[in-house]
Amino acid sequence: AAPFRLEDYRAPAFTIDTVELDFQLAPSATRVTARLAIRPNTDEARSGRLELAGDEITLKGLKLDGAPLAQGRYTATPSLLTLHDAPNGPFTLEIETEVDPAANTKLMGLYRTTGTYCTQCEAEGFRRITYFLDRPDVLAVYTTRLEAAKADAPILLANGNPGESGDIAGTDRHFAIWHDPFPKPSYLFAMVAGDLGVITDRFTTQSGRDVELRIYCEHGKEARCTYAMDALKRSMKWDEEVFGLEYDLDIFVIVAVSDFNMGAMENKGLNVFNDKYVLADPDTATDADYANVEGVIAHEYFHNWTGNRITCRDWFQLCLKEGLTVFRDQEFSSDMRSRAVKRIADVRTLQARQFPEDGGPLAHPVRPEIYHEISNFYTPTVYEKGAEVVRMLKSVLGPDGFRKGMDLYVRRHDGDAATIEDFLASFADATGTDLGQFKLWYSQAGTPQVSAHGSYDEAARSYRLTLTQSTPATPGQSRKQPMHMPIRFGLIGPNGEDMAFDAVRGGRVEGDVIHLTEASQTLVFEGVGARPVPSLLRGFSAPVRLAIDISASDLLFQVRTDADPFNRWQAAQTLAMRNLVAGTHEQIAGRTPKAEPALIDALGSVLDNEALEPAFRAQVLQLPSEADIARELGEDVDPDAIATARRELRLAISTGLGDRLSRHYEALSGDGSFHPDAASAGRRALRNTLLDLLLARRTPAATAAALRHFETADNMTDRLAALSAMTQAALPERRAALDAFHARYADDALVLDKWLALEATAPAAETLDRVKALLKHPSYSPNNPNRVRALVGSFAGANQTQFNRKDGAGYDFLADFALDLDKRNPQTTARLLVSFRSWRALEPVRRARAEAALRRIAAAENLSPDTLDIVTRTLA
Ligand code: DPP
Ligand code: ZN
Repeated sequence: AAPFRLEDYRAPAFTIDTVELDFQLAPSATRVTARLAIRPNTDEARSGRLELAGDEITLKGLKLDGAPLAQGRYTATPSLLTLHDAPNGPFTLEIETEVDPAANTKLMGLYRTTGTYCTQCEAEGFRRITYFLDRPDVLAVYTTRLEAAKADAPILLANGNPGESGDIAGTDRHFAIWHDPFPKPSYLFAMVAGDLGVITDRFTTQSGRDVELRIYCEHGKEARCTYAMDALKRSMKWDEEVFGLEYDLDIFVIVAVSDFNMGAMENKGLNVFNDKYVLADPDTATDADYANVEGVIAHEYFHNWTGNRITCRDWFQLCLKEGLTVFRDQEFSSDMRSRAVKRIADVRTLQARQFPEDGGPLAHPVRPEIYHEISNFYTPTVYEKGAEVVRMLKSVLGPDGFRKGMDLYVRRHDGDAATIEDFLASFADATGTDLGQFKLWYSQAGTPQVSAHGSYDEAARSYRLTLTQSTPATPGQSRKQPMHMPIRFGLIGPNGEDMAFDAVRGGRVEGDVIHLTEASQTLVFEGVGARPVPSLLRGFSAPVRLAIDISASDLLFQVRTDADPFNRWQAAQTLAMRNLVAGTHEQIAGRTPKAEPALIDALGSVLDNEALEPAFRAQVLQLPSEADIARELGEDVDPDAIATARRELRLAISTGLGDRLSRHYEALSGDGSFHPDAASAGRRALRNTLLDLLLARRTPAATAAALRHFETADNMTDRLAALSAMTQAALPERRAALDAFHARYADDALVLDKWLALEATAPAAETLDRVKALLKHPSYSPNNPNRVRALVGSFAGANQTQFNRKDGAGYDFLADFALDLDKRNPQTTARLLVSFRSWRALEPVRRARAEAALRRIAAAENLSPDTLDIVTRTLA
């Protein structure tokens, strides 16, 4: 099929003002009647032809202005309804369709999840319910009537505010009507019907309006929803305080379901969540789960303004809502927790997920200009890099300018389907800033490389800093222009404090921000009292790869002194990465790598520094991952050599830090009561990191400590950390512990996902066979996306040595698995195949085997558009 291109955008020839939906719910044959008030879009030239999109639906009836439409005036297929001569003025179209929710394994449109009816319409799922102008620039007011058997579905929910409801006399059925007064695109439609448990609460908005809050879940899991409810109320308050944005309906509903392709969905007034991002209690959720619940609840809530009240004109603008909303949820979590630690975690995610995308065959701009299948563009680039671009905008404009721009954006575009141009114009106009060059961040793909070279002139008391930028070629973009990068910085003096300077020549510096705008710029700082250690890209102020020729001793100094906690962490990571890269090369050459003493000194100084928060110290003590090292190497990647080098370095660090590890470990042993707050979580993180490092020695004492840690844990974070450390160390003792864990949580699918993921990530030769066996285990379920991601997603995405087995068996397994799953759930299949994105960087033997597996998938018949698109681009 032909691709969609941004440049081909045209406003719709018709638009829809109101939608009245009636659902007669039945598991295998649900009748949907849609009454649409349609009118020609006066701005647009058009023929009389109206085309409404469908997808696997059956037309059962069609009326125009109340009268059945004659055969010949329309054509209907499962994917398209065409009216050949639509009226010239406003008219009503009544469409009756039939859908089969029980057979819907794609989990798009209307489907069943553990006996509950639910919908997912973003991006193009509404057309699986009724024929429609299923595009985000058609905004309508929806009224939804649901009718179902009372016993099957006592709860009936849809967008907006609740209206009339009641029993249908003489039947076992009942109905409910919901009305959403805010015009919205079809992708924000939702309904849910089923037998569910609920918790309720209330929130009073800043203007004094009372809002009812409800979270629905499976019966028996209500107590696990309380943290999500707390996070929701904090989100509502935060958005008022920080952005002045208030909730706008009488009720806000969240429903947790167990079969869901994405994390969650921001349907107006009725957010539907993957239950993994709602349910949390100390016995079943880790600290990371709590943080994710908080972040995702906030994210979906924040969409109410950035996404719903202001939506996207077309799907090319996806980052308009996603990048901005990720930025907002990251800021929220930073305010709720430790800003420094949150930043490090977010940058780690960006580098682990987005950088490989940007550096491989799937690279695309934050605002793509072409796509075949929009589902494949819900990517780390659109989301995470999109958030970085918004963060840079704030650095460029300053906090006040940023807020002025946001206010203007909301004022101007409330009720609109907007574009990136609209967004940037609001900031440019509110602050009088030219954002022309900045806009390149939305159109140029690839991670820019910045190199820095500094020299100090003692006699002149001046420091010259040359910054050079370039962006590598990416698919469809061979030449790139220099971008506007805010580089936060400090010049660290001999006493560890930032030095002042009198003046700067050669570029614009505002406060602690260097505005790098040229391909190469030399800045001269005058009046610098001593040779500085440059601290550049503080807080990771731009999503770039920074290369700086700085000595190990300067990095060690930075770890000890940098005023920016992010760069203290970065300096330790840089030292570690240099060691790991050198170690990998030594390994390949058959020599024994050695650990750099400066690295052990750096880690030891952070470990012992009680003035630093434990969560931060834990982050510093965690080495770059095997995938990080592979990315740094960039070519001829041998995952076995990387794993060995990393294991050896961990052993050297563990030995080098000696009994300081166990001393700190013992000192952190808990007081027995669990709190999910950030400070308590930080202490657990440090203690668990220390256990993991201790275990690198694989001594009987360390193994005994790990077993004790596992057996005495009073919360999931500690229990799982011990299990994970034993698994990663491939200790034989892990087998019995994994079995005990499974037995303890045999009825809890979400917890067993953690177990599946551990089984799949063990760096052991038998893991692939174990994964294959687990596909037949009763705790696994072949159609549930969470189970699939836990087992197969973890194997392919997080087990570097076993997925990348030299014999190619890991690749063959993923190919076979994908070809089978593609028949049932294309979206989840395509997502799994992203694990092949860096295949060209592998050493030749593995590269050939990965390519063969990819070509075998590509050659299969009847591939879904999702999978065909990913495989084609990956091979291109
Ligand atoms: N539900 C997904 C998200 O919130 C897509 N909108 O990011
Ligand atoms: Zn989102």
